[in-house]
Amino acid sequence: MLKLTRLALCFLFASQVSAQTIHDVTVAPGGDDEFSPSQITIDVGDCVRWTWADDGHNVVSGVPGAATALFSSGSPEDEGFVFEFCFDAAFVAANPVPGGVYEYICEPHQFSGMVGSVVVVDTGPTFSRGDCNDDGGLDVADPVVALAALFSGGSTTCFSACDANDDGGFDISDAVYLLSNLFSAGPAIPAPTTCGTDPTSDTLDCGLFMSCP
Ligand SMILES: [Cu+2]
Repeated sequence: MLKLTRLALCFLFASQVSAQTIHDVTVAPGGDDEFSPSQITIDVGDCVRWTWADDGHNVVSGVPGAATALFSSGSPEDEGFVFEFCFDAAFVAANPVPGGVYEYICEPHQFSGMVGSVVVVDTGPTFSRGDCNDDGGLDVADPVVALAALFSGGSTTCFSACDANDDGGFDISDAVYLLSNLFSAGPAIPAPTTCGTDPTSDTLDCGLFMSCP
């Protein structure tokens, strides 16, 4: 029995890590002209599933008076209708909005406050800053690999890890920062130093970092 429980927990954990999550929003709960919850925060790749609890509503991207065509459930639908939309990386990249806030309305009730928003956040991959060669540790090989990637045709699969000083760019200052940290008691490497997501937003990519789960 204990074994079975453990097995079930393993599956649960595995599915939480890998599968896209579906977030539920109720359309007009109790017949009220509102979405519940009216604002949700999701990860890139997650989906939102709107379920109608009453008749005569729809879900259309945009703000009152200015519907857009990013996503739409179509004409107003009745109780029991379900509309699902996934905010995958391709969609988010093609349709950037300030703060990742995708606002939407119910067209029949947009001017009486039936509005909602989906906040899409990119938690990004996990990596260890400074471990530019992705070997699971911080040593002289890291600035060497950084310099090779910068100046002699080397490569890296995780620019975020090579951005040792976390200034949002990968350049020679990172190699210098690493050398200074390793050999002359320079400043500490900013987080994450042991497998975490980047707490500061930048445009650097981390396509692959094998040393973290
Ligand atoms: Cu409505």
